[in-house]
Amino acid sequence: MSYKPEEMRAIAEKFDTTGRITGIRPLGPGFINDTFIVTTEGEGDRKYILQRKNHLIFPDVPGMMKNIELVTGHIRKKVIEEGGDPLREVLTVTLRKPGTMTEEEKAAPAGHLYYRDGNGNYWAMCLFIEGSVTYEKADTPELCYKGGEGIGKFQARLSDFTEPLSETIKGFHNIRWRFAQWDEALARDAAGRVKDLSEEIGWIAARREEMLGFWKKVEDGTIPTRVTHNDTKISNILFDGNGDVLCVIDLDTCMSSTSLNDFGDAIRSYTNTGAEDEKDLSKVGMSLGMFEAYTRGYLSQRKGNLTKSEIENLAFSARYITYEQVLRFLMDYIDGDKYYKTAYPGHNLVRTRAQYRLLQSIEEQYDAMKKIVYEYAE
Ligand code: GN1
Ligand code: MG
Repeated sequence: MSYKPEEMRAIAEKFDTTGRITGIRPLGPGFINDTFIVTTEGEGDRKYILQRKNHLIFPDVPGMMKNIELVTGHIRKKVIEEGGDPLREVLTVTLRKPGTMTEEEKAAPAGHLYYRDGNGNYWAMCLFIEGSVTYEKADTPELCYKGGEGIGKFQARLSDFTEPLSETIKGFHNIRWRFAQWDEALARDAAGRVKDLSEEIGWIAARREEMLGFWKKVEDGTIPTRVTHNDTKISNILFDGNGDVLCVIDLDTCMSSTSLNDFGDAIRSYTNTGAEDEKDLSKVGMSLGMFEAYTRGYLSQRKGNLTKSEIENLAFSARYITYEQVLRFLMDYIDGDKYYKTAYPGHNLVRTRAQYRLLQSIEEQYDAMKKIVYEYAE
């Protein structure tokens, strides 16, 4: 659904920005939310990020916004204690402008953190961090190292966070739950595509028990539960002009789970020599050099604070999350492309095949990956 400029302005004005709003324009290629940058004039000429949160995917936007408030509040305290800049080293949520809130909004859970428009869409705002840079791809080992360090620091600052967090997407990286969805999707065959996918479905079936084996260790507590980001691709990190990490963004999926998922998802996205939706599979594979760099950066912040079982399973988490992504893209293709935004027919199948090629490459290099983990975990 598109909004007219005056409607967008009215939405942005529900938030407590400093200065007069002078412009609103779309930003970035997110698969899930719609993101805009809002410029203002006056007091500091600040910029803001305005997002329409996809409530079909995040059914509990108030719960999600509350999680973000709690997590950023905790990190902010740490940044201040460390003498850092709390406006640059953590996301700052922009609250509702008090005068624009109805009594009902004031009484709603986390009502100060979002605006729900007349179409039922949810909007939230945060401060844009001036001079920040994002990367769509980690092209150099240095960048991989920095990204690993950034996620490691994010986890370290949250290691003493104890408040309960809402589960914003049920079973997000829980493969047992994903299999329940998967079995239903296959049985439903909503788009009539299952008959042409026996090879791809076989990829999923062949690894099912192994993946459940990993998740069982999370369920029985062998692998501990921590605060996790759950979408650690490089474009979710803001860097400064010198290539140092400022902060981690896109906190929509922050929840309690195994922090191994954050490592695995980063490896899936950072180390791929091709695009997530590469058609030429000869370009796709895991770069062991990039893996080494990310792991070194990550463990520089986390070694000594991870349990033995986390270290033992760190390399496997890359297989786990990449496998899950193959399953999710293929499941969406089977469902008739309902979840991920697609740019052309068959896009989800292209993504499935490219991620599967990556998974094979990770499997082939698994022994070397484990060796690298142990080298930097000591
Ligand atoms: C989605 O929208 P974006 O790019 O932040 C997805 C991730 C996937 C990713 C694949 C909430 O993230 O889990 O790994 O696409 N986010 C959600 O590129 O499903
Ligand atoms: Mg995301």
